[in-house]
Amino acid sequence: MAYKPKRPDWVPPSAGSEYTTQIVEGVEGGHDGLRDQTKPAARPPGPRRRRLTIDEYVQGVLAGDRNVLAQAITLVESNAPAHFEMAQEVLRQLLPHTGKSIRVGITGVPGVGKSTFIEALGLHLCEQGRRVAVLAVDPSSTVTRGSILGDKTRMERLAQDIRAFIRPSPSSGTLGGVTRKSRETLLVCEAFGFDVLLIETVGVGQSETTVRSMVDFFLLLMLSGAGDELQGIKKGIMELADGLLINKADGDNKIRALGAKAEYNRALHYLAPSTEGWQTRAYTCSAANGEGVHEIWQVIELFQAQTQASGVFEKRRRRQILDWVYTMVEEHLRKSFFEHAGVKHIREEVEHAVVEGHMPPTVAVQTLLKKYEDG
Ligand SMILES: Nc1nc2c(ncn2[C@@H]2O[C@H](COP(=O)(O)OP(=O)(O)OP(=O)(O)O)[C@@H](O)[C@H]2O)c(=O)[nH]1
Ligand SMILES: [Mg+2]
Repeated sequence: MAYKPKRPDWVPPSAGSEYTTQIVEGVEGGHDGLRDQTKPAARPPGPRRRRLTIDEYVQGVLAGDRNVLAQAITLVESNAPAHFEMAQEVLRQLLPHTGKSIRVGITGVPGVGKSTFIEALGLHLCEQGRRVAVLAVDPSSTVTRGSILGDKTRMERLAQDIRAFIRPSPSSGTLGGVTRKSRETLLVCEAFGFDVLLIETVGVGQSETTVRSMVDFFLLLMLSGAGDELQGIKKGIMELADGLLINKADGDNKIRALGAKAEYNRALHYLAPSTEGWQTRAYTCSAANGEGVHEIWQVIELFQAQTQASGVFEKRRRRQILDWVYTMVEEHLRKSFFEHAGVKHIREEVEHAVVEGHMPPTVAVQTLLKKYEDG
């Protein structure tokens, strides 16, 4: 009979091929000192790992137990309705212990050096005795599943540091789903006691806005001379940034990077600042050799000091939390509308009438909403 490999118990249910470990079949007769796999075990094999209770999750996270931290995040990321309720209660109890870290978002096009930079910055902060968590928001990984493994290997040194914690992006669902999970993971990490949260996202448009809405400082990594055709995209994203960091300013590229910095600084004068009272500027660094990494951290610290003194920091966090609430309300309403049986029933007919010009769009809206509201 062909042997079908089993997955170990600790692999999260939603995990994909990034978990390559599998339980393999034992050899006949058993290895030296091992049980004969062909005969039943004397005792049934150990139970699946027991689900923790709400209290165990909360106490474990607050006590700084990394295993519990990982399990709590798995709970938060779970799509099972039973886990959802439990996760919400865990979060409710952790909430009073959150909010004390600085949240930094990092974005940039693929290959700009985000992972290299995060590792360099993370190690620098760990050396200073800070505890750093790295999270990723990557809705595209639902399709590719690629970046997760790449990042784990790329941040090898940081991953080994006991003061650091790296969590790949939740890899299932829509951007909305990924966002909720990431925000909640962020809160769990804060309650655990990380001082700095670095949140990486790929530069693919929508996810930047999302990450901007959950961080205090938003850093855009760039390359010098990355082609004028990109300028259009950059402007919108540049307006979200609190700092522009031109990476790979090393070797032959250094002079060009300094030129680009001056050019961007001129351009930034004409853009609306992302944060009230803070002038976004361009800086250079080499994530590869570490030059400029300490300096950009000083910029972030200055930003924190200034915005906390002016009250802008707190104001933004309060607005972000309300935005989060209403984003979830909107998602809920949209879902409930499109899943409504009555709406589904008449939708095709209404759509047809509208596109054929028999029904004005406004009437279509009224018809659909009336159906929805009538229950
Ligand atoms: N010369 C030089 N190379 C760098 C620097 N930073 C990163 N690189 C290289 O650029 C390549 C891409 O770096 P990553 O850190 O993987 O870039 P990324 O932005 O995380 O890429 P994605 O995860 O694909 O979005 C790697 O080969 C790095 O070694 C730098 O400061 N200088
Ligand atoms: Mg990367």
